[in-house]
Amino acid sequence: MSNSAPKVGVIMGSKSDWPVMEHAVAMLERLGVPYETRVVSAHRTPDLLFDYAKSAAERGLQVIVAGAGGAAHLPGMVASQTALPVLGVPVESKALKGLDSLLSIAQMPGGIAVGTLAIGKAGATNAGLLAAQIVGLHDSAVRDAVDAFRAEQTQMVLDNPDPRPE
Ligand code: RP5
Repeated sequence: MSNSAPKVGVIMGSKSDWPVMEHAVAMLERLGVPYETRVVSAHRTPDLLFDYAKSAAERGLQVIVAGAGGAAHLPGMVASQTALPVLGVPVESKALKGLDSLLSIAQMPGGIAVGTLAIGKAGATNAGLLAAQIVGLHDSAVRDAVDAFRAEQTQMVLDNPDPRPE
C-alpha cells in the first residue's frame, strides 16, 4: 500500500514475530487499508518505541496493531504513549505457548487500554480485521470491503454444508 499514507501501524517486537503478524498485514491488504509495518522492541529499542508511539497520530495513523511474545510489554508501552487505539496480538512463545504473552497483554491495569486479541494467527488476522473496522468508521471504501469480506465468508459456509473432506 505504498501509494497512500498509512492508517494502520503494524509493529512487532522481533522479526521472529513476522510469521504470526503477517496475517494482520494480509487482512489489511485484502481490505485495502493502507498500513506500515516495522520491528519496534520495547526492551531492545525503547527510544524508538517512544518516538514511534508519540508521532503516530500526527503521522496520520488511526490504529496501531502491536504483536509481541513472552513478557509482551510492547502493546501496553505503546498505549501509554498515544491515545490511538492499540490492538495487542499475543505471539506464541516457545516456553509457554503464548499464555505468557496473552496475560502480559490482557492484564493491563485500569487506566491505559489495550484491546487484546487471541494468541497467534487468529489474533493477528482479527487484529487486522478490527483495525479495518475502526478505520472504516470514517472510510466508506474500507467499510464496504469489510462488509464484502464478511458476506463472502458467510456464503462460503452456506455453499459448503457437508463437513466431510472432499
Ligand atoms: C519479544 O520476544 C518478541 O516479540 C518475540 O516474540 C520474543 C522473542 O524475540 P526474539 O528473541 O526471537 O527476537 O520481544
